[in-house]
Amino acid sequence: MFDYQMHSRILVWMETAAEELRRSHQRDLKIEEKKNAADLVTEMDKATETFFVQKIREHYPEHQIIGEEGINDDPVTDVSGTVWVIDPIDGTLNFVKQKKNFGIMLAIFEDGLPKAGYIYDVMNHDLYYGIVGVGVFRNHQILEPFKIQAISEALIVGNIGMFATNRGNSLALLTQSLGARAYGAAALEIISVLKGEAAVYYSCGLQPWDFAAGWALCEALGFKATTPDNQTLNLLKRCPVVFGNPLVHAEALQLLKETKEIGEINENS
Ligand code: 2AM
Ligand code: CA
Ligand code: CA
Ligand code: CA
Repeated sequence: MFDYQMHSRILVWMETAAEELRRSHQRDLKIEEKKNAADLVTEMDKATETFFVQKIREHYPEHQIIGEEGINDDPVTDVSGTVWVIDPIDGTLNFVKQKKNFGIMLAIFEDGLPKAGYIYDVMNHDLYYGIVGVGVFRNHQILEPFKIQAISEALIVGNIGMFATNRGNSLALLTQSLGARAYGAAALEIISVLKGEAAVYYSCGLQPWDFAAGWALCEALGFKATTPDNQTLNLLKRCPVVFGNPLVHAEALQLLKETKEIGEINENS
């Protein structure tokens, strides 16, 4: 049975965190580089993750927590019991440069399997959540799965660098589709698949906090979320991921095995 008291708490925490992020645009923020100038972390990434970790510790001290900024100093080495996965700001570069197009992502897993996922499109005040066995909701309204029949009649989403360099054989997907869109935040790209605006989300390498909420939301909607070779995703490591309804997911997996030449790309892609 899903814990609805926990769900209600999460909704309140997500609203509080989102409001703090919106308010933070009014002041100058401390920004640091991680690996390079495009890989940033702000005081709000850390503050938001700290907020969630404190709340989880207070109410569920026995649960495990995986977070991008490593605020929880108790490393997770196995996925037994309840595991929370937090990406406090997905799309930090957008958060800094655009003050929009970023999300908060949170997911709950039980013994390695997804139970619930939350993605908050903060500046649009759009909260998506999915409870496995129940369904997916956008601002508390049920979201009906949109059945895209074929990649050839749809857009796909992923990141520009990946398509530009054909990483993960991504051109095979691009050439089959009507075109690709990239929003600079996995959160928003995953939402576009849930809403049926794009057929498939593909990334050839995502960290657990980038894919956990999307995996749970896909599961709750009856969509597939696997690696390109149809393996189950693993919360403890970086994985390539394909998200989509069962029909286009199967088509994507097949396409990703095929080789394409750059010349085959549609001009409007
Ligand atoms: P982030 O903002 O939480 O770090 C998938 O593309 C995800 O990778 C993005 O949602 C983003 O999550 C992260 N990302 C995007 N560009 C990046 C970069 N240049 N360096 C590191 N992470 C990046
Ligand atoms: Ca980051
Ligand atoms: Ca992220
Ligand atoms: Ca992040």
